[in-house]
Amino acid sequence: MELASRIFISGHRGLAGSAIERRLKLEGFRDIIVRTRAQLDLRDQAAVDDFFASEQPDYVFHAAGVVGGIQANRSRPADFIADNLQMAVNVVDSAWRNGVAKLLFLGSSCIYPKLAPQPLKEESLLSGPLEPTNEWYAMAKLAGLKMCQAYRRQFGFDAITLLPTNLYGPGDHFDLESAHVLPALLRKIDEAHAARADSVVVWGSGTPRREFLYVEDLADACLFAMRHYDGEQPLNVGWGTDLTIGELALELARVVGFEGRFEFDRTRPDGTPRKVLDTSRLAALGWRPRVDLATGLELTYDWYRRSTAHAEVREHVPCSCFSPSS
Ligand code: GFB
Repeated sequence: MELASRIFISGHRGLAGSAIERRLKLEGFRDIIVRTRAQLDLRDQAAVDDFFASEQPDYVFHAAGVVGGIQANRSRPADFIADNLQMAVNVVDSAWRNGVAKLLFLGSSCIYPKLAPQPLKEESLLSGPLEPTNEWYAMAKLAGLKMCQAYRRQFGFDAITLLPTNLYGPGDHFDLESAHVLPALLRKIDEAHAARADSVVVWGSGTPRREFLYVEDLADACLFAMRHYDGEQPLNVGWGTDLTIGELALELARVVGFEGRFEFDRTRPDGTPRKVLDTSRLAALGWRPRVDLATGLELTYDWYRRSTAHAEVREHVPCSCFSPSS
């Protein structure tokens, strides 16, 4: 990937896509192509074909998707499977047919079977039933992964797949019904602290375990894989350790300074009991994450307070852990 390369990031306004764009700009890439959903509906194959034919990108980071937490997945199964499937098929197919040199497809750790052995290894994929709360999204992402493998086998298209764990950080979404757990709890705890409330409701039992990766680490992994990985097999991208939802709530309370208590709403689903990733394959290539959870939470809360307090503050200065030469 040369600095003069033309690079298309789908989903550049999302958590992962915006971090990839920030990182590319930090490294001096200037020919970055982005489109909002209104400008280019990735579910419309003709529009996607026209876009690739006219823009001719050299590299593609496919970070667009209909995404959300456990409640969003449960309440919108048709959107999660149909939209993500259409986007994957259209982008991978049009990219290949219009001469894209390499495409990176972003999957998710939620595509693993609900009860696969932990930590999750890439070879466990498709070895058992999926987690019901997000099987729709998972099926679409599994199909996208298979698209990349099929186009590599039949046409020699250099399409790779990364499977990130739960992501968090600047650019996240904080709608309490559709957000992922970390931003939702961060907002609830911040608002409880500001209102001097004495408790915060946590969904479920608080016992499921989750792994979290700071989104700038994901962006770092995406550029690393685009530069150094050309294999058919997907690669897990994670931090390597996990914690319970209850422990996460306590960590967030520490960062915010909230001293109240937590109430667990068991009418809400727990979802998969655990999904920590085995990251040894990517580590064997030489990649390591750098931002631990304590640091990542501080950086995220700092961004959150500035962005909610001053809506125009959307820019985020990447963590000093990352330098253009990395
Ligand atoms: O991030 P999350 O919504 O989805 O986390 P998944 C859900 C876990 O956090 C469940 C608990 O155990 C919830 O009971 N939780 C506690 C909460 N309080 C809250 C809250 O206020 N909001 C939310 N959302 N959860 C997602 C997939 O699974 O993983 C996505 O649904 C994606 O498609 C993502 O793949 C990476 O971690 O269960």
